[in-house]
Amino acid sequence: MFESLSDRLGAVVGKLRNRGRLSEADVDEILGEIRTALLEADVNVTVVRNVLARIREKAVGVEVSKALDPAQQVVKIVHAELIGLLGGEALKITYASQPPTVVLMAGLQGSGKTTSAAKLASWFKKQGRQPMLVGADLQRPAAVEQLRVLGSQIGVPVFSAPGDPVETARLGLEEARRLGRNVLIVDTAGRLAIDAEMMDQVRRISETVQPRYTFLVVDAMTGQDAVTVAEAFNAMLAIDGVILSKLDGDARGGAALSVKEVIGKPIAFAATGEKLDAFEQFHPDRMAGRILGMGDMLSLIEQAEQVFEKEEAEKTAKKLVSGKFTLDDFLDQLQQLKKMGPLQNVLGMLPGVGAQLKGAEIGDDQVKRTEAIIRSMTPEERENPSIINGSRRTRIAKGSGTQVQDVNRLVKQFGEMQKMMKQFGGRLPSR
Ligand SMILES: Nc1nc2c(ncn2[C@@H]2O[C@H](COP(=O)(O)OP(=O)(O)OP(=O)(O)O)[C@@H](O)[C@H]2O)c(=O)[nH]1
Ligand SMILES: [Mg+2]
Repeated sequence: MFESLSDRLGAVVGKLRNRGRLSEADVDEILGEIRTALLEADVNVTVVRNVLARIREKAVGVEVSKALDPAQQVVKIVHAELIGLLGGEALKITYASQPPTVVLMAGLQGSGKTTSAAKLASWFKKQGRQPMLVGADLQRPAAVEQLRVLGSQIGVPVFSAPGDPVETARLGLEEARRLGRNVLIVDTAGRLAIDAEMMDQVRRISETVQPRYTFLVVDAMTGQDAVTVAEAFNAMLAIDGVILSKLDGDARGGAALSVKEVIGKPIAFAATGEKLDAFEQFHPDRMAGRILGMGDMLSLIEQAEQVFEKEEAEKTAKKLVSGKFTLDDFLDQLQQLKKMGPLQNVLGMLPGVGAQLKGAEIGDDQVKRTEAIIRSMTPEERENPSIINGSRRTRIAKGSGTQVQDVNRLVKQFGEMQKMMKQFGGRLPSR
């Protein structure tokens, strides 16, 4: 996600890292590069201008600091600006004192409303709520059925009634009250911003169900239109936040990022795949860090925690940090990692790993090979890989149906990983 932006800004930051004093010409050059990076990522022109003006203003006024050299200060300013561009603080979801807390989904045709509605329901479920979905898209014949299928996959009830969408939404609200469901997510028909009748329909649904949150689903692949669309919806509906969908695509994504600056509403959630668990709350600070290539240990730990038992996570973290992490633990982690989603996503969050991963495919095959190699080792070897000499390597390779080079590579990579994990040790947040 945001690959081109990440690549380019990462390069700018990378250059700065090894520099001491910055001349005015240096600052100009850096700003020029940031400008190119933002424009190439399809960030709205006005937004780019505003962002650069703010960076320049702060960069010129930079005070001599003992802690940071000028280059580091510029990185810090750019980081802060990027967080601002992404919305500042993460949107904190609160609940209505009179349940259900109603959430209305709006957005263009095919933007990902229905999928996101289900993902959001699943997210609320993980927060310990009892969500219900309402299919108020009676426009497209298969829309309600699509929602029902998704609902059954996540174990969330789906309500719908034929006839009028506004009436369906009203009945859905009644049903949620009757069943004691405390979150109600209303999926609506896809519409074009220019379609006055459809826009009026979603407005009437909104008046009827009085949502606590109205989320505009924006497809990250939409180009500059995203901004115009967001303005039109916001004028009609008073949007509370944006759900950015399809961030897994290779789109530049910058237009979607501009939405926050233009309508002043935060990005609340990000969807990163068709699967129902490819959905997370949007944390501007973490995303900014990721884009700049600073890595994101926090997101990684949070995701890990959802999968691991918390104690397991703590135990693993301790082992990782103390260097007592063995190949057996590694094997366990591989299994857990598989549950966390594509390895690339997970590893990309580690500082410095994102860039190295470019081009390096980490597929299921490689995971399987790694598992086979570890399983062919004796317990002593797993505990203490340094005893794996030449003849042991040959035996392990034979046992796992791999080449000696594969075994060598794994042992070497594991050693490097141990080293890296020890370095992270000091940075793991304590809880
Ligand atoms: N890759 C990817 N695909 C997504 C994501 N979210 C939705 N999709 C896909 O995009 C397509 C449209 O998604 P829907 O959720 O049906 O979109 P919608 O806004 O409800 O569409 P309408 O109801 O027709 O307006 C589907 O094929 C989804 O599987 C995402 O985050 N990543
Ligand atoms: Mg839909």
